[in-house]
Amino acid sequence: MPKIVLITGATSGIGKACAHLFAQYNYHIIITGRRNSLLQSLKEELKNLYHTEVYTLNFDVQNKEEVNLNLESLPPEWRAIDVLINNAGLSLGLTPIQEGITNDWDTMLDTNVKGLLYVTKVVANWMIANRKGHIINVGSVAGKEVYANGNVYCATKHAVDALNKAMRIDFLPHAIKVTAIHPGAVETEFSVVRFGGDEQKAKKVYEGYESLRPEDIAETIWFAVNTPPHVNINEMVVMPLAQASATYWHKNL
Ligand code: NDP
Ligand code: 8X3
Repeated sequence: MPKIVLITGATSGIGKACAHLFAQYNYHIIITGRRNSLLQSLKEELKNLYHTEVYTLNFDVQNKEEVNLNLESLPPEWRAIDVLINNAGLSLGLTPIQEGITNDWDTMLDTNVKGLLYVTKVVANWMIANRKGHIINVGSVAGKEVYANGNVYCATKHAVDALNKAMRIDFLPHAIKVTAIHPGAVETEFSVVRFGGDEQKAKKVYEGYESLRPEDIAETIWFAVNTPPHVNINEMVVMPLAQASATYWHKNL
């Protein structure tokens, strides 16, 4: 019986790399995101490369009704989810609070915190009923430290850190595993989104050192998912070798 993984935000970056890795190991894959054309092309790619089953759900995690409708539309055989990867997330802007754009704050909080909760609530109930499951929460070094101008994004990732700990406690009686993965800099669409589509500015974030690749984080998640049944990795902070913390770097510029 193949296992099932549901990955939020699989159209790009870390989520997409997870979809490839889990498909390679014969998982049946549920991929989600807002950009439906990317979901459809990824579905074809995964089916062609790995001959596995792929189900797409096109929704915005910020919208509670859309989350519930889409997840409840899954056929019963697809609801036996073994692994949920709460990965959908974003950062918008890098400015001091007094210059912050309040709509961007709403989007970050609604996506990174409330969206993660909406998806988790539905899937956790299925996992509890099925007496199995592993929830992976993608946090960040920004959930462990705060850096200049990162304010609201850092707050959302500190919330993910807190929710990961809360889930670990709440799901303890149900033997549902819960793990947070907190990456440092990973080269994805993350910085392009943060800087409003400015690719040149985004590129500079990854100059002068070797950043993490999305596949590195997928491998870390795969490791956490494949520990023996009695073992739970509560959290992992994973950095590029050249990045010691949110603010200490060794760059050759
Ligand atoms: P990308 O921008 O490459 O991917 C983000 C994914 O999230 C996309 O698939 C996007 O899909 C999805 N997403 C964003 N908003 C929504 C939404 N409202 N509803 C549904 N899906 C959404 O970035 P990463 O792969 O880097 O980011 C993945 C996670 O990793 C995020 O939580 C991020 O905070 C975290 N992270 C990233 C780091 C980095 O340096 N890159 C470091 C630490 C943590 P679509 O646009 O199609 O909806
Ligand atoms: C993404 C990494 O350092 O830009 O969460 O916050 S950082």
